[in-house]
Amino acid sequence: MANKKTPQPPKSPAPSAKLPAELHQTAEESQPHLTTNHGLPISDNQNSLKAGVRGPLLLEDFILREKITHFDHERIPERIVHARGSGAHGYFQPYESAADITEAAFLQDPKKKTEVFARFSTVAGGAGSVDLPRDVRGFAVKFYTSQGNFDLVGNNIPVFFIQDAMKFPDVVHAVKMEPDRGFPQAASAHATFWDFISLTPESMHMIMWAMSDRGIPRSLRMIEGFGVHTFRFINSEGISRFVKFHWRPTIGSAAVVWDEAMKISGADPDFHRRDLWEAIERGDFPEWELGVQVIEESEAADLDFDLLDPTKLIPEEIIPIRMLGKMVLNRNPDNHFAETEQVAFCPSHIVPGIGFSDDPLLQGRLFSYLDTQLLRLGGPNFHQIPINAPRCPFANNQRDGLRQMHVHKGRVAYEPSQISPSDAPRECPMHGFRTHPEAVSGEKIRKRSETFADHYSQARLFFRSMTGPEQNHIASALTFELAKVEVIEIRKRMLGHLAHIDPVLQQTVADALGMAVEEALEVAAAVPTRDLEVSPSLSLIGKDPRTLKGRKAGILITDGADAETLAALQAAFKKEKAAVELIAPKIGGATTSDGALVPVQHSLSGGPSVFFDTVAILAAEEAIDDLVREAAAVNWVRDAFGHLKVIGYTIEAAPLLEAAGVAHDDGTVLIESPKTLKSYVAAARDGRRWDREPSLRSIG
Ligand code: HDD
Repeated sequence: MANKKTPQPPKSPAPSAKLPAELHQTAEESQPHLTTNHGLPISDNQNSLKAGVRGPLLLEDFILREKITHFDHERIPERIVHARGSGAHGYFQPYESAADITEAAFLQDPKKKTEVFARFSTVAGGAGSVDLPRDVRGFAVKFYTSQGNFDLVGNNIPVFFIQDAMKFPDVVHAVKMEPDRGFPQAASAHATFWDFISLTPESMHMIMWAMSDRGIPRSLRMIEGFGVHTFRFINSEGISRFVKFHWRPTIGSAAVVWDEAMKISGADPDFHRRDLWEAIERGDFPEWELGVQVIEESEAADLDFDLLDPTKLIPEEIIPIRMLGKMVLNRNPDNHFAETEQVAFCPSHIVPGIGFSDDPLLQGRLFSYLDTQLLRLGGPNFHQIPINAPRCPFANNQRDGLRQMHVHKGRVAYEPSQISPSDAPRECPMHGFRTHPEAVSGEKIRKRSETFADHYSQARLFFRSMTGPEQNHIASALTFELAKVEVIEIRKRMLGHLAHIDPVLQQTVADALGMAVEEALEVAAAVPTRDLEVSPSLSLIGKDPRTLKGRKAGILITDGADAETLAALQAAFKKEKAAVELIAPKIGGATTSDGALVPVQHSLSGGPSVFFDTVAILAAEEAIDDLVREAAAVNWVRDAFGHLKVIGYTIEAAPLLEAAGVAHDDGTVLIESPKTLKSYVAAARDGRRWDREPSLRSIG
């Protein structure tokens, strides 16, 4: 019992939904004048302290030293993977109670919104690398639930390169820039990556995904997300089921084409980050549904692969996704470093009602993320950084340590204790997190389970589930990447793997590389490839929602362009919930037929057509000759056509299409009346003209 006479150690400071004021204090809020970090008003922020106006600097200048020291320390170690990321705040709201399958508090009440922070990332490149290399995208979400933070740290691809965490440093070292030369940055198209991959058959399924259109998404707002591993849901009766997590963007998924990706990387290295930021700023909030595939423990053995193997998926056609609720991202970060950089995700951040499986990759991750945050964020108190702090009260007897922000009071930092107050925090057998009891037995052993041995059947399943254009893109991507691998043996070994996945794919890639299939190195398959039922839900083109919602139209206008047509087009796109940007030869704008000076977002060279999902050209007769002479204008149209976009144009703009070598098809629409304007918008809604592709591009 607490002794009333002794000074009472107060309950551990329990930061609540509102973080302590001092954590949020900013210079602007607290002080009209500049001060040092210790509050000393600064009289001159332009000049250092010198011995005479032309003399040397004085060591005494503590103000200069504080400012420069802080600057010198502005960077923290970047993430070893997923260094380049873009984040946003929002909320998650369930559609209905999921109490039948989980007791997770944030999945019980359809009226209750749970705050979230999401961070999307590329994997291989550094923090300052481009947004559109061919790469996997990280999809990490922190749910600030009433029972603590739940981190769902997934990717936009439902399987992984490796089956055991032991191999993670190897696959990452192989893909990152080569250690002697420091390049290539943010690219898998180099020898070390394919060296490792060609010797790692378990990566073949993931390789098919990474080489597919999934590796070059149109927008972060359009990526699907996956928890990858098998997790558990546990309900209040203690019944455990296996689950696979899925995120589905409500505006559908789309990708860019590879030539476009390469050009975007130059024209706007921040393409995805900007797109996410701007969409949120204009109120076009990205949304994803969160769902789970639920597998009864008793049914796990009936699946034709091992649920613990992270290189396998369960086709939706076999186990449909039960949608649980929706995430809406509605607020950009206030500060990229404080939030997007310092956010610390850990798969071990779990809540009651959710549990782990014995997937050996997941088990390794449970260690790795905490370890990395300790280094990255400088010690064990990173949970006190505002973006990481739970929004529910938290209290324990952990104390001190580097970067301790809390002033813990009282004598007692342990339990049990007689002198701590009776209401001091205690363990909670009723509502606390309990690990689902699972019988475990076996020899201590370093060995891969034989049930993990089939490395090709699902790679084949994925390839065969793609539409024709998607299959061609995979062949092209493999060819592009392998062409960058100067070690011929590696190309040959990859051809050996492709033989197990699909002989036609093998032949296509061999042809495109200028090799014969006979040159393929024979790769032994531990288990022969099986023909699994194709899964149409894996194809992006196959489930293209044919919408302009969340897409962006670019309208190129010249002086004298018809004002009415421009207004009608803008209105039509608005109705489709598409964003519109205007481009003119000069950034000063264009004077349309009604004499109005219309402001534009881009000049021709600064706003290439790769930025847009569909383009229209509204030119005046007197301006067209100049445009036809302008390489940026000709390339603008040539690229739009080459990237399979629907192009609308007025008759005066026709010479520009001709100069760009446009071969007219039903994706090039002449706008001459309100009716044809409507036809153009309808064609644009249908998306890219995939049928145009074979005439424009060969594989490779
Ligand atoms: Fe990882 C970051 C996703 C396997 C070790 N990982 C990281 C991020 C994502 C993933 C989205 C970035 C989070 C953020 O935005 O801050 N990682 C995955 C997925 C995997 C996976 C879906 C397999 C299914 N990762 C994996 C393994 C290990 C790691 C097997 C180590 C054993 N991952 C890390 C890390 C990172 C990381 C080194 C770097 C920065 C960080 O954690 O916070 O610890």
